[in-house]
Amino acid sequence: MTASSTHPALSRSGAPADPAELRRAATAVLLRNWTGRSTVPSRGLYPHQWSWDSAFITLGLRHVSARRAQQELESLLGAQWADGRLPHIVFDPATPSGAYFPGPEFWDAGASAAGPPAGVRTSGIIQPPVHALAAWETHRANPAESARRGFLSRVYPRLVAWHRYLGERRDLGGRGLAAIVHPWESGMDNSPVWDGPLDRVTPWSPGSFQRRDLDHAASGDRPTDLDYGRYLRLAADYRDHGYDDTAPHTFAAEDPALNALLILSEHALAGIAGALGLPAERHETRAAALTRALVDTLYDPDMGHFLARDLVDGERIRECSAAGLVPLAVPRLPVAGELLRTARGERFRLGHSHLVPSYDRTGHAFEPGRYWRGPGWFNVSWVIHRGLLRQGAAADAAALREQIRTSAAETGFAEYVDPLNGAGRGARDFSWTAATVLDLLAQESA
Ligand code: 2M8
Repeated sequence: MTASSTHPALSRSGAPADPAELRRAATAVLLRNWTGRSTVPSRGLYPHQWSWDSAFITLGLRHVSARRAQQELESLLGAQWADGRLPHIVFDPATPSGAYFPGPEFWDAGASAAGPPAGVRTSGIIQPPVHALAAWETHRANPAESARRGFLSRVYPRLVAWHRYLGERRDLGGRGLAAIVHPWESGMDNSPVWDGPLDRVTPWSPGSFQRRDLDHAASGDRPTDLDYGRYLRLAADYRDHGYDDTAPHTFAAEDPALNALLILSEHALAGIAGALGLPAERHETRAAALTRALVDTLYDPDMGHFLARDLVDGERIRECSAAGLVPLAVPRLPVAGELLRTARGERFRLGHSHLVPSYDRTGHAFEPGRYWRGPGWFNVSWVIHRGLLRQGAAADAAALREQIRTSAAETGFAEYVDPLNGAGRGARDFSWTAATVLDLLAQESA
């Protein structure tokens, strides 16, 4: 599908859109997906609020309306559980519960002792912690509006509680890193990285549940029924243990992207604390400790890449995905040079792929159109763009920025793109696609 079929104003010939037109079209996507309290990732496929989507959306929304960006983040933080976790979905009460599966009845979060505030319906798992970074950048975009609304002083305690949950309850591997207990928690749901660990999970039978995602997206772009059967088994087991992190886990892993984003957010907490006149050193100390643990535990010198670690057998999973490039954005990363070489090498072909492929182009499980098994994603490419700038790779960053803009314009803000030919896949008018484009346009004009 090209931009001309969905956004006539954008690009008639497939050429990159004019920045002002692109900004208008991206803003229109975010306005259409706004529900009054927050922004849905996509009107059809994902009609509720998602955790890391909201953080990326905030990063774009701050250039449209500082006030709305603050609201976006605060509505998510308002669903924080008593134990500090931020749930991966906050269900919109105005949306019929059958519109998305698994819905609030499946998760039954209110039954957990650790659960959400009364009257708020959520899932029970988490997603990567981009929120403190989003809060800090939102403040920096308009410090006067932030101060007027007391934004930082309201969000800081909640963000600290969120990071405490990750540091204390989720250190399942005992090395200081946060673990995930479900592939959905990585945000990169069906990445081939999780295939091995998922083999141990007995799937629910396909006849025992009804998927809603296939009403809105092509089945070749989505996870399989077998994947879904396993996702549901894991989620139901966690739910049936009251979302207790000390209960036994069939699936548990340390993911490099989640932990790298936690480090970025911990640095952001230091910035927030400083702006509030509070001690910031503890956040810097924690960020430094997390960086050491990330490198010592997940960096594989032979592959020149960060790998996930399976906590069931204690071994690193020898599959290269874009998650392993996200640490490029971490300050003072000792292995940045090697990691940059991997990004430019055959596996990811930075500059010669459309966006950053989510999985190794030379890998045995590479599928250029299927969700997190190969396609390029805008949010991950946005973080890697930030990493390239941090590592002084300005030309690579400029090329990626141009690709992000062009791909968004030509696909009508697709959810993800085929990294080989740039064809749009999944949903259109996708919120974090629009948001990351808005942020990059703002960076350019600054
Ligand atoms: C996708 O995940 C959801 C489950 O959380 C789904 O497939 O239904 C992923 O791409 C995830 O990273 C994203 O946050 C979510 C909403 O955009 O969709």
